[in-house]
Amino acid sequence: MAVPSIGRVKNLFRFRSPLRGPWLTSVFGAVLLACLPLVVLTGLLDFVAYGPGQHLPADVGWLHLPLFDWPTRPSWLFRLTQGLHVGLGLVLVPVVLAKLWSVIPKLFAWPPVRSVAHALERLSLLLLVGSVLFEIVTGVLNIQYDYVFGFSFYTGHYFGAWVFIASFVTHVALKLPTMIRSLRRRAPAIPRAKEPAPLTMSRRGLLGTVGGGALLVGLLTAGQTVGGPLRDLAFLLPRGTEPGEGANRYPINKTAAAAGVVVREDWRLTVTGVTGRTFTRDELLALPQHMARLPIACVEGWSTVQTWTGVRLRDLAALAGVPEPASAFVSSLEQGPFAQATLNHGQTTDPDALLALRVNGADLSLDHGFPARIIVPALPGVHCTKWVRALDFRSA
Ligand SMILES: Nc1nc2c(c(=O)[nH]1)N[C@H]1C(S)=C(S)[C@@H](COP(=O)(O)O)O[C@H]1N2
Ligand SMILES: [Mo]
Repeated sequence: MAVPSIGRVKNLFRFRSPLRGPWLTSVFGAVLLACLPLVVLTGLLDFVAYGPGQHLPADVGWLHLPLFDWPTRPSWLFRLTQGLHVGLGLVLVPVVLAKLWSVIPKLFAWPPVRSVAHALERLSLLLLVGSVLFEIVTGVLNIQYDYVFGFSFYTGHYFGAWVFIASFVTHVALKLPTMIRSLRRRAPAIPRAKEPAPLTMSRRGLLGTVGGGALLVGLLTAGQTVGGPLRDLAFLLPRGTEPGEGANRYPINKTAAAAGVVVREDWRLTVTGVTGRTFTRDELLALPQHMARLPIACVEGWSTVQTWTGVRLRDLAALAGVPEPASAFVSSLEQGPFAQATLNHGQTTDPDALLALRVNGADLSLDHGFPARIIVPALPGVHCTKWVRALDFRSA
């Protein structure tokens, strides 16, 4: 068996590409400096929308953002914030990797620590690189529904974000002057490698490859929100739709079979508040019906706009003796994490907040939540509970 010589192994770590240099690092750095704050900001907004109170362990409750009630208008608000967070986050992955590639030799620099200040700088780098990779990996796995990591995605991704924010701010404060200087000098010719190898690709070719990679990811992602023919290209979107061309043909997050939901003939909706009563589906259909064109926007980045018909939540609240509901507690036939959701005041009283029974002029399909589901403007898809079993309206 051929054993690689020590010399060869050493060569591997010499990183001799002449393309690596302060200018290239600064170009990627400038792109990330311009775009990553938007990914962070939309991510934090999504966390507010999602309602961290329902998901963070109680002992870290102090980490909740200064919460405001997530609004219902504009109805595409969550579609925008979540689409930007996931879409831009994915598009930037090639740039993050290219920037890491451009500074690899520094990670193996010798001696590893020269002074206290240098040690602190390296520690912040470790946290920066670690957290950005952590956010990418957990984010992408979440889109693919792969929870190999064994901890709550929301908690992990949220804490990872704070580590990233702290180390990103430190890094920018330390490196901004260098970045500006390198970009001004426009002297890409200073390579980082001590013994640069001959060029195998032009600098323009490298920038083109990274930019092209980002564009390609964008193309493969955009369809999950934009829809249309691009939807078929959105291969980073693993959601299937129902077959055929029917009214219910739009992405399904989880099928009834996968959710283990069986809807029995004697299904009744239980509505409670001050008084309580149950409704058959026909009784619900006999109540005033309201139609609204609203998106479902998933926390995983995909979204779809459909035309829903059903009963206004505030009409149901009034029937339960709560004309001014402060919140609604929704229960599903499904067990597990989707069994319950809480809607705030605005999400309960908005004129377009519906218990939807029909979509695009047809009954909801079983996979889309038949007999009834929640649809509320700007509500994260995850709270648009399917297979609703009960609604409880609270006045305070
Ligand atoms: N009971 C239940 N409701 C649910 C879900 C679920 O898995 N179970 N998925 C939610 C998520 S994450 C989204 S994005 C939407 C998707 O709705 P759709 O499958 O009809 O497209 O339903 C929401 N309601
Ligand atoms: Mo979702």
